[in-house]
Amino acid sequence: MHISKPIRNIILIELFVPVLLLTIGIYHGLMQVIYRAGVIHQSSFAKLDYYQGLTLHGVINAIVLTTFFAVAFGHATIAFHLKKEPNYKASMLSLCLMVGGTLMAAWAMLAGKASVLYTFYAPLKAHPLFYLGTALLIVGSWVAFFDWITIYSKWKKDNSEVNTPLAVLGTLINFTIWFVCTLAVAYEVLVLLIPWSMGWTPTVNVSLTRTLFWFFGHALVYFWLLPAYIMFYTILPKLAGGKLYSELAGRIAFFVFLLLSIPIGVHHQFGDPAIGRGIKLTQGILTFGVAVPSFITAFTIAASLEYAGRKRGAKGLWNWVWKLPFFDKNVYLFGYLINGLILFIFGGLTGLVNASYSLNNVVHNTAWIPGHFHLTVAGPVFLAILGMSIFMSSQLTGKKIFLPKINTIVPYLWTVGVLIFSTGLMWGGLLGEPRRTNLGLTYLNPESELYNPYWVITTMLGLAGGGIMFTAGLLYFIVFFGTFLSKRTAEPVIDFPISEVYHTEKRIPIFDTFRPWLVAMAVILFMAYLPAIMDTLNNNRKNAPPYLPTDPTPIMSTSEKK
Ligand code: HAS
Repeated sequence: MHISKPIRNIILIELFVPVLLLTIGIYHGLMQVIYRAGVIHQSSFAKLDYYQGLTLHGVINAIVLTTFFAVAFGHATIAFHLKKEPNYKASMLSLCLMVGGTLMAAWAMLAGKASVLYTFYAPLKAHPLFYLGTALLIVGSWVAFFDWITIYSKWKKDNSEVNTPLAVLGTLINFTIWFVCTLAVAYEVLVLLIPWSMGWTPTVNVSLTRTLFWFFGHALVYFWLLPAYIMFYTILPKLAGGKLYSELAGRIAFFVFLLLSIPIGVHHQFGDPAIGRGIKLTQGILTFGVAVPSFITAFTIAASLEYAGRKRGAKGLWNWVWKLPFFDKNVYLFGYLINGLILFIFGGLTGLVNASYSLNNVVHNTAWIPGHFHLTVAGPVFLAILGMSIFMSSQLTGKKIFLPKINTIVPYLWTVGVLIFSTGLMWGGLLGEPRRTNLGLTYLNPESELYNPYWVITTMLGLAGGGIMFTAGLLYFIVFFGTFLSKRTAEPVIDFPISEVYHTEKRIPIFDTFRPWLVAMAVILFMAYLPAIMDTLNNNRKNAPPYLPTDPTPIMSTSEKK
């Protein structure tokens, strides 16, 4: 499909800007494993502090890249499937807000005024521009979403008896989850944190801010995941040479995500004393519920891949696996998506460990947790973003992939790196290795009396895996920027490979309408979060003044200093 130049440029900027920033994000990933393995025993390197680097790593990779990508992919998906381009003014406003917000937050982080990590937990205080920048990035993504709703409503009026294309349904559900969950973080930032960070309110309710953050924070992970799921359902079976086993399964999975992505954030706060046991149990059970759409996806996609393998001539029980086009450079996107799925098997299983209250007590705040989330966000999510960003930029610029063979091996190299890296982290976590800690200063410094030799092997595995991931990242940058800089050889278009369905399923209207699901979502949210919020208000013993990461005493106000 042809896309007009202005919209094409907006999408391309939305891919280019975050990938450029990703160079900083990936560099700080490498620095993390270097600090943690005790290769250096310093609190900073190249004038950037450990926590400053970790904040840049988390915010750029997990918030900026993913949000920009979701909007760029959403624009392309809506335009391609509904045959209607997004509105130029709305898309431009959305882009400007996102870029402006990102620049503000980037300034605050690079100036060392916002070393508060991507969760910006109070009572750590950041510069107000960090909070404002993050809020603008989010608002920018809302603007794009509101425009898609208008396009979709018009399309639906003319096509009331036709099922909404699965990719469009997934996009709209994803951004509905995003809109609802970001309301909480917008309140946290605008009403609680900015006034506190400006010194207008002296203290803040820490439990309340964390609860509002996690209302957003766990839904955030599904906002990262759903673009990848859209690719698994609508693109991957076609790339494999087969068909989608069940389209209805995809619809059911997306709607269950709509219901259960948000009301489970308390599973990040199992150790929070302000929140009662009853609500922890409820949200713990709902967390197991949110694994169901992923199990549905696992079986549906496995069946689709098996069909593809058999169509390619496979016989016997498992032979179909080897018939899949793993290293075919013409369908390089297959490699990115299948590796993501393989990593997600382990990411999902470790998530279920985290969700179990008693096991969570063992792994919470240990290196196990980054082990889990690199198998998810650095697995299916990141690989889908890498592969699709190359695919879309090559199509939208009309340029051939630069170094196609290298492009084909990037996801495999990345996957080997992540598997080694996460094994090191999770093994270390089980041995008590803490997360978010510069181990090289003490525990991995033989000069320190706190030196712990048990964590040498685990952090060395982390270093080896991290080094491989860094190399794969560099190769990706070469392919991505090389493609951008090469000569145009074709007309710019956007043409996603679209999977046919294996069998025509009866249209079930409830899986093609939003209203009843939105009502159910509101009821579940209300029941799951009202008691949690009440607990943080009733059990809060004392509000906290602001702190900086470098000082264990609170920041004093000017009057206190006098
Ligand atoms: Fe999680 C912590 C529980 C999924 C990301 N998670 C985190 C954090 C992040 C994160 C970033 O209950 C840390 C936050 C922080 O900084 O503190 N997580 C879960 C559960 C799931 C889950 C139950 N997480 C994700 C996804 C993420 C993500 C997805 C990012 C995208 N997580 C937790 C909990 C914590 C947590 C606790 C708090 C821990 C603590 O104490 O701090 C589930 O959604 C997982 C369900 C997934 C499955 C897997 C299905 C498998 C599939 C692959 C099939 C493969 C095929 C290939 C078909 C059941 C779909 C076949 C292969 C061939 C070759 C043919």
